[in-house]
Amino acid sequence: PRAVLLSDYAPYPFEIDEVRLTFRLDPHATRVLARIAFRPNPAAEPSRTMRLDGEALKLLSALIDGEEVEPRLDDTGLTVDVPDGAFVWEAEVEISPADNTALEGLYMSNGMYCTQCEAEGFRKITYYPNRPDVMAPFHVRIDGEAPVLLSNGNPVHFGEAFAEWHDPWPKPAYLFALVAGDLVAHPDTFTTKSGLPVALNIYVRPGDEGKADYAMDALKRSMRWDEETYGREYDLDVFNIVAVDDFNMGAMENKGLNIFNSKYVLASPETATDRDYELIEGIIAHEYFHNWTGNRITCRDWFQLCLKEGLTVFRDREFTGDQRSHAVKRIDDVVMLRARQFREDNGPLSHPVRPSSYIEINNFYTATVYEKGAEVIGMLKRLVGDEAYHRALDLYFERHDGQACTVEDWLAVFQDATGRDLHAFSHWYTQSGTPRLRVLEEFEDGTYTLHFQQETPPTPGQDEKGPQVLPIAVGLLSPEGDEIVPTTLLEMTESEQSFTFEGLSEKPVPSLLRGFSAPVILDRATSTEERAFLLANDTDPFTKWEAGRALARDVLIRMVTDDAQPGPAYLDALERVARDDTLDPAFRSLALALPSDDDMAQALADGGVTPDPLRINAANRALNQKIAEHLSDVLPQIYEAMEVVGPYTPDPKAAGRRSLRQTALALMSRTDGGKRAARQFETADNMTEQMGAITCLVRIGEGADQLDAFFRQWDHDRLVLDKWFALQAGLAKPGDTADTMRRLTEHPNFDWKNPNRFRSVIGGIAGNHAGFHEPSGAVYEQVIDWLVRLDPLNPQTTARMTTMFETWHRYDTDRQEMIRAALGRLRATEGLSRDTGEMVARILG
Ligand code: B3K
Ligand code: ZN
Repeated sequence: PRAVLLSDYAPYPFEIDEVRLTFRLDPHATRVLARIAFRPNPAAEPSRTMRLDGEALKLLSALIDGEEVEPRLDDTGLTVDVPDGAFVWEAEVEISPADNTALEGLYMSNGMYCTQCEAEGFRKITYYPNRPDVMAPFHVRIDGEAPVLLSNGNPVHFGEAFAEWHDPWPKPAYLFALVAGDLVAHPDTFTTKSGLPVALNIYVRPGDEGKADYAMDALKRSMRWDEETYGREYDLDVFNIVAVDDFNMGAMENKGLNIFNSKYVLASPETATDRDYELIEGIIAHEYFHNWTGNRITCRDWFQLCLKEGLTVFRDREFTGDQRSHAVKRIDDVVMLRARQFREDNGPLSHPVRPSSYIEINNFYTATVYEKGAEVIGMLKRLVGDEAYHRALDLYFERHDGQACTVEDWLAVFQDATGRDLHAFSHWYTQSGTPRLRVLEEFEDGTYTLHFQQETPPTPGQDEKGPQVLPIAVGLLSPEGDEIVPTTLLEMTESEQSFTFEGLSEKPVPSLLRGFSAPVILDRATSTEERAFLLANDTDPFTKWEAGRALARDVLIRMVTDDAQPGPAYLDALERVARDDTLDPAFRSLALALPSDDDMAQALADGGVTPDPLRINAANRALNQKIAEHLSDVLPQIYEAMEVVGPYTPDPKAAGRRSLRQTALALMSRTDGGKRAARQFETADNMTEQMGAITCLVRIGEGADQLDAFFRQWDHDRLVLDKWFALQAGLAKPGDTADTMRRLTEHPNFDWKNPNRFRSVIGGIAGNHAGFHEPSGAVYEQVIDWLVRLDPLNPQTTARMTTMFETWHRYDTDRQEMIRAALGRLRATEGLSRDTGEMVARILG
């Protein structure tokens, strides 16, 4: 397959005045009639032939200006001769939603029709210029028996077995959506700042009524927040959300008709955990915020994906911070960034925030585009300041509303609004890899100097790297623990640069990269005492947490490499945090958690040590055991004190208390044989505590009876059962992982065609570092068997799952060879999809 290049971009030769679509729904033979008014695009080379994208379509008729035409068909679309000037294209095609297992285009899930068109799914619905820079208003008629018939925009007419929708806002086809089925609405209303009423509906399957309250509440808070924070109002009479069980990702921001994986909509105290509630809130917000950053202003081409995704992730992070806690949100995000984006950037799949070439665009909805894309916006905001940031955003909306834009447009807005030259900053969009920032310090005659050195290692296709613009937020503390220099922003632009602070009476302790002000790996030799000091005294919650994390990492490294025992400095520092009632419980919970095994494998590899997954896992267990013993007095106190009395509510305060309580329970379970966890499992009246208890038990090798009971209690609930599968896959012991995986995948409820269920088991295994990498390689082989099986049905999910192998280069030669052989077998599979083919080729290098 041929790569698509950013440098090949050319505007489409035609513009569209209006699209009229009629759907005659039928599971196996849906008819789609399209009537599209084209006219020459004055900004493009004139053309007398027109190219339309189309895949797996049966063309029944094609007309131009009412006359039959004979387009030249091929595998990816058609070419047709067109008249001079404006013309009307009409086509009728037939498609089979019931046979669409790829879950892209129009497909069926549990008897209901739904669509997923981003990035290039619309070409499976009708022939069309399926690119984001072709925007048009859509008029849609749906003929079908289902009680609920939905599309984008405002409702126009409804009747017996039909509905008509009109979306006045010109949009690219990737934002098209249609839903038809037996659904129940959870209705509400919202009045915009300008006083316009909006009818809100969340559609769920019968039986799921009552599980949409929280999503609705999150939606209304998101709508208000975007008005208050960005001045952005909603722009249609209705806003609909639909929950779908079979979905390749989290959710989709289709104009006026967001479609969600039901996992990120449905919640009740009995079925959803605190974490689920938080994710629902964040994803509802994310998709809603796309209405302005993505829909009203969209991307010129798919290379610009970060323009909408990085910005929208940044906006949903701000929202969650405002609703909950900025400190906790930042720590959560950095943990995630390192686990996913740093991991990606350090391996064969590393690519810039704005890539310049792809084979299958669906493979580029990555942690780099999303999360690093959001980091880049965070740096920009820090560099220009809050006020200038909002001035630039106002200009962005004013200047580009209704357009399909590029990263250059985005940066130009900042340059024009702030007068700042952003040329050097723009390298964050084009240069891949995570910069390493080395720091040395010097103190002489009251002057304290920080010497920084930055370097970005080579990544695929990029051997030479230049320096990045790094906003480095720094504070200084006195040896007594007082803050003597509050947070100050240093702007590093060179490979090596020094910054001085004068007039200090003694050598300060630096608190570096506060708030994780730049997505870099900080490399600084420092003592255990200094880390413990920062954990105790730092005023910035991120660097305070980071000091504890670094301590834990150092201890674990020494345990793995030298069989060392954790020293009192670390354990005492941890005890101080555990006992500090002035700290937010959610923060204390984060500070008591250890880095994941995968983080440790990366940390060891960074230090030139080949990670041994079994040793890492053993060290993690041993350290948790030690912590549990050392904190044996305080843990029961925390467990009692953090009990939340009264009926369950998902609010952040209660969730924070439950989180700390769970951390205490998990540690105590290491020493009490699971006694308390078993008791909690019996009495829990909400999923957070039920799941928390059973997790503790399974982790210590107990919980067989509870797993059975849990299954019997929840065998009717798909989303809860996903948790049951994921838990066992994620916590299987290395020696049992292959058997556990076999048992789970042979289970009658392992519906492997459902992406959530597939991800629960196969993704659960991937998250079980020691189990996935168990020494025989049997788990690698089983995973590959499943990818070979899923690929012909669902290439997108298969391709995404291959990333579990992206770190193969870290491990010993035996494991490397086994992984390469397993991936080689996948690669050699006949008829392998373009999606998976591209991923495997990149991973193998
Ligand atoms: N924009 C969609 C992702 C589409 C993924 C296509 N493979 C969801 C989101 O980022 O909001
Ligand atoms: Zn998004």
